[in-house]
Amino acid sequence: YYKCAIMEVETKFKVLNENFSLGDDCNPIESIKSRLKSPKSIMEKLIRRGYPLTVDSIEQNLFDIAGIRVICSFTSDIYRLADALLSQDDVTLLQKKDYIQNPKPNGYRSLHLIISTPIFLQSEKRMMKVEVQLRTIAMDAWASLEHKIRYKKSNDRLSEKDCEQLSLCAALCSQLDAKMEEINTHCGR
Ligand code: 0O2
Repeated sequence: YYKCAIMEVETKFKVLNENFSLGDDCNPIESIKSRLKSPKSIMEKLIRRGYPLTVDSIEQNLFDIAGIRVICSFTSDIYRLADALLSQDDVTLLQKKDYIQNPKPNGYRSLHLIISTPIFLQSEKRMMKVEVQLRTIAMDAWASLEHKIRYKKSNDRLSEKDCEQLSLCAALCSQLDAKMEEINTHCGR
């Protein structure tokens, strides 16, 4: 079911990408990455949050089993795409976390949406929850590398200095995004 939900939402973004590219507009999407949360990761999250280890509990309590990451060209594209997705009549917004307006203390930036959308099966319509993460190329580069660095250090916490440096890198990525947006606007897009 979750695989089907990923397919549905990916298609929505691909359609929007084509639609936005009509006229003088450029494609707002650089790439789309999708993932199904692994069984190990699902179990760990249920245990961490104290939820029952059942299929019902997974459906009710975990909203990120199906995950789609949309990498956009510019920050403004993130909000244009999110607005367009959320205006569709078969998409319901369940939760929104704007880590671009309110970055995490470590510097993490992205727009997170949890949506509910139907999948149509042989003899039933099923509402599915999907987590959508929208971010720019620079935000994605930072998040991928930060994840890699943190993962390597899993048994040994990052030093305060390393955290500060990572946060500084996130701020530099944000400045890069702002500058690119400015140049793009200036170039008449
Ligand atoms: P994966 O493999 O990407 O799914 P929780 O899910 O418990 O961590 P919450 O509040 O449910 O927390 O979700 P939140 O904070 O909205 O975002 C969780 C997901 O966002 C993470 O998923 C990451 O993909 C991404 N993310 C959030 N914070 C950071 C961060 O500081 N650095 C990086 N690199 N990614 C982040 P998972 O489940 O950790 O992993």
